[in-house]
Amino acid sequence: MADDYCIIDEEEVREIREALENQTLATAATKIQNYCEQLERVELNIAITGESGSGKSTFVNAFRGLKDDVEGSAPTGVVETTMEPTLYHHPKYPNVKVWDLPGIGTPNFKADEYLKQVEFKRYDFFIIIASERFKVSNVQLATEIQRMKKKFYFVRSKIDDSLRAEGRKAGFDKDKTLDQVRQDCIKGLQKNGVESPTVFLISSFELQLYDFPQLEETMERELPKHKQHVLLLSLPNITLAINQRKKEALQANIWKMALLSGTVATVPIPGLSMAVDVGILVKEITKYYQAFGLDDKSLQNLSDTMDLPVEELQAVLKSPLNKEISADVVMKLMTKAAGAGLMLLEYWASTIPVLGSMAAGGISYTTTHYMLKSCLNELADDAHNVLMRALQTEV
Ligand SMILES: Nc1nc2c(ncn2[C@@H]2O[C@H](COP(=O)(O)OP(=O)(O)OP(=O)(O)O)[C@@H](O)[C@H]2O)c(=O)[nH]1
Ligand SMILES: [Mg+2]
Repeated sequence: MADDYCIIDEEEVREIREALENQTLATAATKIQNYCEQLERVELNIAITGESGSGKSTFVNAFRGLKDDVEGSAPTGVVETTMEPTLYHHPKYPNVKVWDLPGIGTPNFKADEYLKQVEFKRYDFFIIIASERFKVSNVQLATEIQRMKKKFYFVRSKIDDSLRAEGRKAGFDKDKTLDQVRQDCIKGLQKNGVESPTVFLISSFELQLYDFPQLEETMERELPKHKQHVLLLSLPNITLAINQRKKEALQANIWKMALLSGTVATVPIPGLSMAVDVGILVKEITKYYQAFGLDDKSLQNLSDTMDLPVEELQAVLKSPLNKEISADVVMKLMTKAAGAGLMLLEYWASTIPVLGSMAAGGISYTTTHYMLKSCLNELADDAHNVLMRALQTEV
């Protein structure tokens, strides 16, 4: 089992070397700490706009992993005439702010006035939603957004409805229908002057299907680096690809935490001859748990949106971390893992001499790295199984 966890890739070693080059361990640790604090403060503001009734509020809810009729969700289905953008915080990441904007497309629509009114500067990007073909007001808005040096994405919503309607006809071909809808939207945009537009087909009732994964990847790719992480972690856990990318993003940070643990105040673990910052472990593992949506509230939301009893989702959880993530539980796991973790010390000492040269720091680094990696794997496996069950696949 130790073999699974002692593999460090070259990239990681390079990063550690770089962090330590020409500076002491303490300065490197301070840098890492600043980086973590900054990451926690990063805000993301996403604007959802489009014509009245196109499905803006429904998308806002789906994006936050909520069903339409639960507490805290955006009201849908009713004709609302609010002229103010309404803010919805992500339930787990309050810095991720989704804004439900007023509907566009009244006969005398003026894109520049609209954008001023909704305070366009606030948003990182816009998602323009249409439930039919894109009309001229959508294009006016997109052009104006571009002029203001902001990004936008076109979404064609209610794809489930379109497929259902076409499905009644003889000779129905799903892919063909999807392609027709896409071409229809693209034509509408081109006719109004958008060159080579991209349109993402979506059903907010089944976000995991159709083009949401592509939309999500495009948004992420086009964001500045420091915002990518925040968007990724806040995404609803609805595809295996999202779960996998979350895992990789969290894994890439492990060495930083391990380095911190070796330098900040450490507490000795009773009965073990090592000192590890258990606080860092608890905080990081809690982060994993949240990102994978394994807490009761997130599982409840998933069970609501997927129409499945929450007990069925809970039944596939294996990790003891799902019951409680506390210093006590982490210490217990660590005591169990200590043998394996300490075995790796020599390996680390030879790979990164500066860590090896300080016995306590080295042990702490190794143990923290080992613990985080194994807990991340465990929780990622649980998240994988929950999703497979939610998607009605046998685990
Ligand atoms: N089948 C299906 N219906 C949808 C979808 N998205 C929204 N709807 C339905 O479309 C109707 C309007 O959705 P809303 O989300 O309230 O639309 P809106 O754009 O917020 O509307 P206004 O706030 O009035 O501008 C509701 O009855 C939704 O249930 C979807 O992806 N598929
Ligand atoms: Mg609405």
